[in-house]
Amino acid sequence: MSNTILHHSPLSSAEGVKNAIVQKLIFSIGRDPGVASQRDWLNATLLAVRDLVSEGWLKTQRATQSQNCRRVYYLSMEFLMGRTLSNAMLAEGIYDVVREALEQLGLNLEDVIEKEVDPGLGNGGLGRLAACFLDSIATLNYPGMGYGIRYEYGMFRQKIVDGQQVERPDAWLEKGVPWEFIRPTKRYKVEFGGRIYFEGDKCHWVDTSQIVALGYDQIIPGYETNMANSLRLWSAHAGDVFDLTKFNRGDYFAAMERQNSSENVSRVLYPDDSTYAGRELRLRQEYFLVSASLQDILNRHRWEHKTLTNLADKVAIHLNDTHPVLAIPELMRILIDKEEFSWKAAWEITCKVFSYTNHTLMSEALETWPVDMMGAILPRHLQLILEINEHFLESIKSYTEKDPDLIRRVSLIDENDGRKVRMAWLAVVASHKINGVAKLHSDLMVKSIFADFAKIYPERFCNMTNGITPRRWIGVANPGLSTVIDKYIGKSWRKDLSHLEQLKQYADFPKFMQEVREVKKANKVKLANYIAHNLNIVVNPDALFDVQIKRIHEYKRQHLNLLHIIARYNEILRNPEKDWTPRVFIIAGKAASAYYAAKQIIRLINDVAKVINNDMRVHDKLKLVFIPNYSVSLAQLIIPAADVSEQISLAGTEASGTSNMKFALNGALTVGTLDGANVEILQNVGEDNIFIFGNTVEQVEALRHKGYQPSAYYENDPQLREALQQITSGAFSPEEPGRYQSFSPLSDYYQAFADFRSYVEAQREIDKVYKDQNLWVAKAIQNIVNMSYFSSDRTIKEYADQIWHLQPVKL
Ligand code: 26W
Repeated sequence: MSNTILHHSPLSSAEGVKNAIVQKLIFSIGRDPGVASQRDWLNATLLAVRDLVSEGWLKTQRATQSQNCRRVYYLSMEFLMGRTLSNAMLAEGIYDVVREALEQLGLNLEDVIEKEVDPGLGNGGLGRLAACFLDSIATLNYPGMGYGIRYEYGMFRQKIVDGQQVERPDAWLEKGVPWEFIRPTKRYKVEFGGRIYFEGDKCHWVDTSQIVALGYDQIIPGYETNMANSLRLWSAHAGDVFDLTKFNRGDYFAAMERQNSSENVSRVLYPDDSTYAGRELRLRQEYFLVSASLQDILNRHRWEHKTLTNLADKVAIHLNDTHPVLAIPELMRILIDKEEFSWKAAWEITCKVFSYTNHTLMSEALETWPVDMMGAILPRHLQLILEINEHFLESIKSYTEKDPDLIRRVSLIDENDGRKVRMAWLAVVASHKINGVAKLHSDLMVKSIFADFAKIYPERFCNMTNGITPRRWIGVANPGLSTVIDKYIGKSWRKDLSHLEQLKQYADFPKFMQEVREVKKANKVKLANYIAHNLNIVVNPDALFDVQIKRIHEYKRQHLNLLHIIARYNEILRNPEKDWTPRVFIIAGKAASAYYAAKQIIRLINDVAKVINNDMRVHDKLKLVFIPNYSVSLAQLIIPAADVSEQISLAGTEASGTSNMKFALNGALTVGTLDGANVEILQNVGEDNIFIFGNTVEQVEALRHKGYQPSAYYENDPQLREALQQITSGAFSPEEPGRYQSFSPLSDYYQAFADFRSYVEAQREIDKVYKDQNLWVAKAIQNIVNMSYFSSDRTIKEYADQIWHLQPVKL
């Protein structure tokens, strides 16, 4: 019985699919087909498709176990999975048959797909990268699993009210999540607080408060393989702390109190990327993820192998940034305190198991926890970290004798301003591999933040340039382009993106060029319709669509984009007869709730948009649209419609970027600095097919070194000065002229003024090239056919070979 597989494959005919969906609707959702809403039908369809995927899932689990495979566990505080239905249908090859079945039921598949919630369980690039990686791990048949938190409230919904960002809670669970399986048996106790005492060598952690972590699984189907992996998300529960006695006395609030405080741990995603707040609840969340995941990993390992001594042979645990780094002392604690390993044996295993990715060099994003806070919440972990530190400092004695200040620099405890635990340092000391996410970033990493460690452990540092999954970022997002590519080279590029290179022979084929152009146009019409319906702004799909979509941050320099837009507006007014290339500027992105400057940038974008979009003198030449509530599904709509991709961060600040890859793969031309993965995109697409501008990392550093003088730039540049003056004098905020009085980031820490002139020149070049539509589409095609390096399949193969040492499961 144990090896039974229920062959559930009625989904090969439209009739079979229709029956399966109706069955789900009636028996699982409990709705009468006569009154079911689109959402009910969506849920029924999801359940039917899930059944199909579940078969592969079971097979994968069995094969992985019977082949005694080494597995990777990807620990991440964020996963931005996007909607599941269309991705799963494409993976299973049942898109068309489901469409037909729904048609027979009087439903339109595209409408139904749009009804699915897009869970916002992440902030930005780091969370989406985790999702692309899970897709590639499954598609390449690697045995692996993601672990994260099932936040009750994801990334806030962004509304724009009077031009300003307003945050609304994202109660995504309320609509039901048919794709997930609750796992009532995957329950683990997670402890906090209390105190420790020693009995000889043995440490006891007592008087803790406890909550329960409950697992929810999502299936991650691989593309056209029988493989399916899992993403397990933990939800915090009070366990049996609900106080019935108090409740019965009528003391409802007291009865609920402990329950609420326990469940708060998975209540909400911290909506802040790149600045670290040091909040206690965040520390609890991080430990909650780590504790539940490690118990689960070790349980599985014990069940399969009956011992933990071979853990490092069978288990690789990857730390997505420092957020799950507490896994290091947690594994040490379990091995030493519960499994009675010696310190040395436990440390040896730990160092073999963990690897760590760094995603940012910005010092304000590096996590450091106050020693006192960690001591109060995780006393044993703090004690172990101090011990690791002692061993580490002892091990580098030969260096510190020559360079006594090294101790202060590399100590896991920052003593500079109140004692703090440096989580990135801990990750480096305990991981056998540490990687950056683009070549430039990895180079800078070992020259800047990890310079000292790179001398101590040179063999640990490496580069794994990010990638994106072609399944979602062309297959799901751009069906029009997929069809064109299929027509010329077949469908195999979805599994091996290097096949795109076969398209090169058609690159100057007039028919192919025409088809690529038509697809872009159709995607632009679709986006224009969205903008018209949702924002009441009419944009011309024949205009050039210029897009910047990403978190709003000073280093990403949305304000540089805006300065050019204002300068352009002024030029058009001065020079209306000139043959301007009509442009629609599209910007989207969320600002961290407490990040004042970023919110001001959003407000200014909307203020400028209001002036420009209402000025009939420019109406056919210039539009500016801020699309609210950026998300994975909005990215899927916007990216395929872009002509120009704005990647304009200050050189040396954007670790990699991944939207830059999505745009180029969908035939947009990049205007960008030599930052992050832009450098490698340039190398792949060639300098004729990208618009590079601005200072290099070296020039940025030299400027900073000699004392950067922003005033020198605007004094010498009338266009820049004019735009800045308009902003600060209230030309875009006549109802409150002082609104941006102190705006001009006059300190200009991110050197936007220094790059302004060269940016404007790049933009002029873009105008010129776009006028020659044949030339433009030729360059767009050169982008598409040369992007195969940026498939996350390539990235994952590198991780699997060089860091995790995995073999594919044989199915
Ligand atoms: C502690 C608060 C916090 C939360 C999230 C600090 C930092 C983060 C992330 C590191 C922010 C992030 O998403 N980084 C982005 O990671 C992408 C994937 O590697 C890169 O492509 C982006 O360049 C990087 O900004």
